[in-house]
Amino acid sequence: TSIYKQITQAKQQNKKLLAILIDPDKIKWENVTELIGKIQQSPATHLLVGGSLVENKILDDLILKLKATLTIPIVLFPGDPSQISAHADAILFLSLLSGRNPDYLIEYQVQAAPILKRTKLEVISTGYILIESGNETAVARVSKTQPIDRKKLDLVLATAQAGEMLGNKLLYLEAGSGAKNAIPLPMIQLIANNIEIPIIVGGGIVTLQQIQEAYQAGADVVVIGTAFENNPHFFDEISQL
Ligand code: 1GP
Repeated sequence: TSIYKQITQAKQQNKKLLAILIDPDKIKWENVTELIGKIQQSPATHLLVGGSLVENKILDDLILKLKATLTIPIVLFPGDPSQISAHADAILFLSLLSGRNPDYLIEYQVQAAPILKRTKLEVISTGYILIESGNETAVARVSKTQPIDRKKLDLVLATAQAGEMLGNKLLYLEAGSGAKNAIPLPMIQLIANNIEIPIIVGGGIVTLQQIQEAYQAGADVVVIGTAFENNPHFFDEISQL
């Protein structure tokens, strides 16, 4: 079964999913084996690989190395079309719906399409909504877009619904990596109550309690990047989850 099907089935059964995000630019090759061990010990159900700007040319090698050991799906989370590796299992085919930069709405997708056609990657159309988080994050800087005001719940909902109507299969509510404030829980709740497609929530989630709260609010997948990057023991107290 496809990765997307697994996600929708988990949603139907109210099973929550957890993704670790690794940014190839922040990885030191000599630490990869140790990192893989930590991911294996973690409760992660998916591994996201990508970043706003990846200059490191290790993507293919990194994914091959991850695949050699890990059994969880490896899903690309690209900042631009240079971050495509045929060795991954799937790709979040993102459209930055909160922004008004045509490059991130359609231009990069046009560039990526013929590349993706030559791979066996599962392409998962994902509406990507960036929410203002109290600090400038790399996504806003690199995409040159304005995040949506965290108080404008109606606008976020309309954006999410437009994404669903356009055929997006997933919706990603993003506060940005290293966000000061994570996605507000009432926002997750509102979106979850008003759209059918699974919701990914990430950015600035640094405690196990925040993970649980995001799930309770209606997140289907929670993404952890920085917290795990800074502390490989982050998931050790997982019995609390
Ligand atoms: C960023 O949502 C992810 O795209 C994860 O963010 O690094 O803050 O966990 P953090």
